Amino acid sequence: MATPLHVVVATRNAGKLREFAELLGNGELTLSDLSAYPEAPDVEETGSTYRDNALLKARAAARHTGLPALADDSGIEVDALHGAPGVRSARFAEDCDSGSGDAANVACMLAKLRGLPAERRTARFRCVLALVTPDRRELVVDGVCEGAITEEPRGDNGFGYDPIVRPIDREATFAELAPEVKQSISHRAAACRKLRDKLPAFLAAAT
Ligand code: ITT
Repeated sequence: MATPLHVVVATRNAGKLREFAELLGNGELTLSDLSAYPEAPDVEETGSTYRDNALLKARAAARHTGLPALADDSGIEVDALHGAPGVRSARFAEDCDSGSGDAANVACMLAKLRGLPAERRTARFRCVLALVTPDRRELVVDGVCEGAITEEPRGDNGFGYDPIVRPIDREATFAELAPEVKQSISHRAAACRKLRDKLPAFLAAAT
């Protein structure tokens, strides 16, 4: 087998890191996080698309570390909110003046959808991954997982919006599902599958 590519995962989100270790941490890639680079710059997510933001984060990390860097920009898109919060998912609670962080985002979402019947609570998670090498080659893939917003939080697994999102055709929320089930059906899993498929050609083109 070829020598695995060592990649630094450019995220400050511990939940994403854990999932990448489970989804990609064997085979062609070995992973580390940014903890060895405490001075790595905090990247302002000024892009208007997931792709732009994933590339901003991956380029900054590749530049800073001199290693290939993988970044994830992701979010939840709610049909009744015309696709919001989307790229603003991490900052959604600002719309409710209710602080910041996962719990505040979840509370804001439930408040915005209060009273909405089940059939109008459809939503999807979307994830865009950008892999950027120090010599500035770029690979971008995405993944989607359809679902719906529940009326109350359920479950302790996962992170972010997981307690209020149930994947399509399931009763359990992502936070109630076993991690290995989330890792087989999620938006991040779909994007990682595409990344693994495209990696051999991407690496071969470098030589
Ligand atoms: P980094 O930019 O450091 O990677 P972040 O948490 O700021 O971390 P994003 O800007 O991509 O990441 O924001 C993603 C938002 O969508 C954030 O609120 C997450 O909690 C949420 N999210 C993404 N994937 C999720 C998942 O699998 N389950 C639940 N929530 C998720």
